[in-house]
Amino acid sequence: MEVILMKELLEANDKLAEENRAYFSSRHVLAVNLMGSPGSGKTTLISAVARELGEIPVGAIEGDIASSIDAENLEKQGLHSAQINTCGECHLDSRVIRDGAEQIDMKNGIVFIENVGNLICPAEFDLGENVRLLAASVPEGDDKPFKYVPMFSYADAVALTKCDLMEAVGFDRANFFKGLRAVSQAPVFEVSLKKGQKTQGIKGVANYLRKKYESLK
Ligand SMILES: Nc1nc2c(ncn2[C@@H]2O[C@H](COP(=O)(O)OP(=O)(O)OP(=O)(O)O)[C@@H](O)[C@H]2O)c(=O)[nH]1
Ligand SMILES: [Mg+2]
Repeated sequence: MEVILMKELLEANDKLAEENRAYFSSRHVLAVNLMGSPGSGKTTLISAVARELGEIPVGAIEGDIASSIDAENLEKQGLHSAQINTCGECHLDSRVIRDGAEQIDMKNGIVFIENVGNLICPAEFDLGENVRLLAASVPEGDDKPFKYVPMFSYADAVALTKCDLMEAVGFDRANFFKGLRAVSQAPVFEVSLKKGQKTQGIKGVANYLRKKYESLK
C-alpha cells in the first residue's frame, strides 16, 4: 500500500514539475536546484556566484525545515529571495516551488532553489529545474560518492566546496573522483569560499551557469 502511495506522490510531483519548467521557460529563467548536506556551503555558494555573475539577475528560493536566515542574508546582498519552510519535511517538492517563484516574480535571470540540507530525499523530486547542482563539501569526506550514489548520479554538476580544508581534514581527492566517476561524468568545480580569504574556483561555477542561461531558448 505504501509503495502505491509513494508512486502516486511522485507522479503528482512530476506533473507539477513540468508546469514549473514551462513557467520558468516562459519567463526566460534558468532554474538551478542546489542540493547538498546541511552546512555544505549552499547559501555561501549562491552568494558568491551571484557576485560573479554580475550583469545577470539572480534570485533564490530558499528551502529549510525552519527559519528564514538564508533568505534574509541573501536579501541583504540584494537578491530577490523567498523562504519556504517545509515544517520538518526533508526536501522541497514541485508544489511549493511555484509559490516561491511567484513571490520573487523574476523575468530573465537565474533562480537558485536551495534545497533542504539532505543527501538523500531531494534526489527523488524533480522541481522543474534546468540544472541540478550538488554542493559536496570537503569535510563531509572523500567517500561520499560511494555511499550516496543516487544523489551523486542525479547531479548535472558538482561544486566541491571548502577546498581550503582539504589538508586539514585529510581529504583524498583521487578517491573522491574515483567514486564520482564510477557513477557520473558531471563537471566538478573546486571552490574555496572561506570568509575573509580570497575566493577560489567560483568563476568555473559562474561560467558554467552563464552558458546554460545563454543557451535558454
Ligand atoms: N572554510 C570554509 N568555510 C566555508 C566555505 N563555504 C562555506 N563555509 C562556511 O560553512 C558554513 C555553512 O555555510 P552555508 O553556506 O550556510 O551552508 P548551507 O549549506 O547553506 O547550510 P544550510 O542551509 O544550513 O544547510 C558557514 O560557516 C560558512 O561560512 C568554504 O569554502 N571554506
Ligand atoms: Mg543555506
